[in-house]
Formats: sequence, structure tokens, C-alpha cells
Amino acid sequence: MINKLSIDGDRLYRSLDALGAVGAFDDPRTGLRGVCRLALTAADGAGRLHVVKQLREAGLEVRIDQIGNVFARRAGQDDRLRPVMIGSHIDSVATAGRYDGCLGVLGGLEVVRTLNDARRATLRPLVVAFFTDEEGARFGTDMLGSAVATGRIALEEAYAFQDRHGVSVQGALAAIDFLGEADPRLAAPYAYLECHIEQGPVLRAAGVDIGVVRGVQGICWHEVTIVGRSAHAGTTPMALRADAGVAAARINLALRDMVASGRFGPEFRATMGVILPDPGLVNVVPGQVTATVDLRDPDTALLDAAEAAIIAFYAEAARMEGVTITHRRTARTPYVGFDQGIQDRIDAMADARGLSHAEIVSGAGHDAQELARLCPAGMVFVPGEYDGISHNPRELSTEGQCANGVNVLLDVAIALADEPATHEDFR
Ligand code: HGY
Ligand code: MN
Ligand code: MN
Repeated sequence: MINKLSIDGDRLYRSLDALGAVGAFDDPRTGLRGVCRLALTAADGAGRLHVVKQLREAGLEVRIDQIGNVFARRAGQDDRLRPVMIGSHIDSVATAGRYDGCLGVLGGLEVVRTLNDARRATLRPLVVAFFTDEEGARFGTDMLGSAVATGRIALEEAYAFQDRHGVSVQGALAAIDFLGEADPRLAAPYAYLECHIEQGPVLRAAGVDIGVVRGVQGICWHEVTIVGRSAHAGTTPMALRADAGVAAARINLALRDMVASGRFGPEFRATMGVILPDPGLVNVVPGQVTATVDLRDPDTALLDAAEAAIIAFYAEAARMEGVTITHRRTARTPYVGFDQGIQDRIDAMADARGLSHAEIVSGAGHDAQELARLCPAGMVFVPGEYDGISHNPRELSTEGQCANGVNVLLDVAIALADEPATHEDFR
């Protein structure tokens, strides 16, 4: 049975704009207003307070756990039953737009507002959630909060992660007063749903309204430390150099060659996002470089092979440049497939609304891939303009695109939240 309710697209879009103003900055590169709410910074703290206030105003009971995850609960007619959870993240990268993650959290709030307006109860409780540090851009590993909630990362290990300035996750949580008390290990919800922008060109190019996400590709991150010898750029003969900058460049080009080789499949992607020379001065051969490597592949075996290949190349680059190269694996998740039943429901609800839809594998990581360890999980993607660019202030999904996604989210959430008790609810 298809629900007859629809969300208020204008209210949703205004809520995205309002949150987008928190941690906003004027980007000199694009001339656009971007968003910078790096995890657990003061800006993230302000964004959290902004969203928690609205969750409470919607009548939700808010709980904050020990890793700063926030869960806002709408009681069900039978409150003993496991909830349907709708979530995502509101932390951002440093050059973000206003939709990445926020669409899933504010979309969940819009679902609740729509049900409240219609005085529509659901059998099961609903929980709207946002998870700590999904991006991993500050403390180095992605999906941190949802990984702790689902047991992949231990709380004490997560607390100890530090940013470049030696600030720990625990210290940063306390600094923004989101060091909650609730147990961080999440009781399994009945189901988990996430609406998210695609962050790529596929849906928009195909003219498709809704992406039915089959799963999330594998992700592997390294932090690479290259130690050479700083020296005078003018007086040091080339043969006497141990240039950490050239070694980093060799690794970056090796990544590009690995993609071009085709050895790791047609979808393999590799990126050196961080390249920090020390001392980083015009007339000094770089004595040290801190770099990162980001490998992605929907085929977990090929991702393993790619990681082994780049590790082998680190040794080769070290030999060629006379430097030492060490690396630390900071993120590693295999391909994660989503629940077929939820995918089928997304298909059906999109059809019922006359929305076109297509299957897609997510190029980006998401909290849903962690929740999939606990319960049936699924994602609804919406297209984006400008080739779906993301992690860039030019990121843009229109009001209509966002409303389509959150309407399908509403329909699937209601259908799941009205499903009767099973023996699992009383285990
Ligand atoms: O890196 C990612 O895939 C996500 O944006 N955290
Ligand atoms: Mn995201
Ligand atoms: Mn992101």
C-alpha cells in the first residue's frame, strides 16, 4: 500500500540552506559559498546544536552516545518494537557543499515533520540519527561514529585518534560538549535508511530521478610518510639529493599508471589527496612529505591486489630516491551490499510516484555500510547538477531532486515502520 503523504519540499530545502549557513565560507576558487564543518570543530558543534534544536522542536527524544552520535526518537504505537532508523552525517570536508550527508539527516527530520503534520502514527518507533565524523577528513578514518556504534572500531581506539595538531577525538568531543553518556554500541534497528546525493555524474547524465543503491565499493586509505633530506636547492647537486617530494610524485604517478593499466578493473580509482612537504619552502629540497593514498574498487579482491601493488611501489620509490617510506593503513572497508528487500521497496515506491530509477553502486562511503552489519540497510540516491560534483562548493541538488529522494524515503520508512512485530523484536 502506497502512502498518500508527501513531504514539504520547500521546508526541506530551506532547512538545508539554514544548516548550510553554519560553517559557511566564501570560496575564492569558485566564488561560491562553501561549507566547512570538519568533524568536532566549533563549526561542527554549531551545526550539531542547530540540528538537535530542530529535532527536539519536532517532539523527538534526543540521545547522545559516548562517541557523539545523536539519535532522535519518535515513539511508535508499539514502542517495544525495534525502530526504523533514518540517518547520515552533518560533518563535512573543508570544501563542501550543503547537501552531502545533510540531505539524509534533514530528510529524516522532514519525514517526521510530515508525519507530525498529518498526525500519522507508525507501529514502530522512528529514529533520526546523525553519526560522528563520517568524512574522516580530520581524524583520518571514515565512518568513525557509525563504525563504533556497530562494533567495527572500539570506543577507546576511536577516542585516541588525533588530528594534525595532536587534538584527540575524545578531547574534541569534550570541547564541543558532545561527549555523550549513552552506550555507543547500538541495539540493532529493524531497518536503516539513508538518502544521499550521488556525488557523481551517473544519474543526472542518464536523466534518472532516483538511484537505488546496490552497495558501496571497497575503500582503502593509507597515510604515507616519506623521509629524505632537506638541502639547499641551489648548491646541492642532483646526485646528492634525497628528495621526498620527488618520491611522493613517483607514487602519485604510479597510482595513475595502475588505473591506466586496467589490472585492477574498470572501476578502480586512486587519489593522492594530501601532499604536505616539509619545510615547504621554495629554496629547500623537501626533507619530508606526508601524503595520503585513497584506493576504491567495487571488487574487494582487486582492491586487495591494488593495495599490495602500491605498497610494493613504496619500496621501489624509496630505492630510486634514497629516502625511507613508511605507511599506516587508516581506513579499510570491503564492498558492502545492501538489503535486496529494501532495494525492491525503493524501486516500488519510486514507480508509484512515477519517478524513474536505476541501480547504482556508491563510489563514496556512507554510514549505511556500517549499519548494514546490524540490520537490513538501504540507500536512496538523488542526482546532482554540474556532473554531480561534490566535496566542492559547486555541489548542487535542486529542490525537486531532493524532494523526490525524501518522498521515496518517506514511503519506504512508513512501509517498514508499519510492519508487524517479529520474534526478533522480543529477543
Ligand atoms: O570518502 C568518502 O567516500 C565519504 O565522503 N566519506
Ligand atoms: Mn556523505
Ligand atoms: Mn562526503
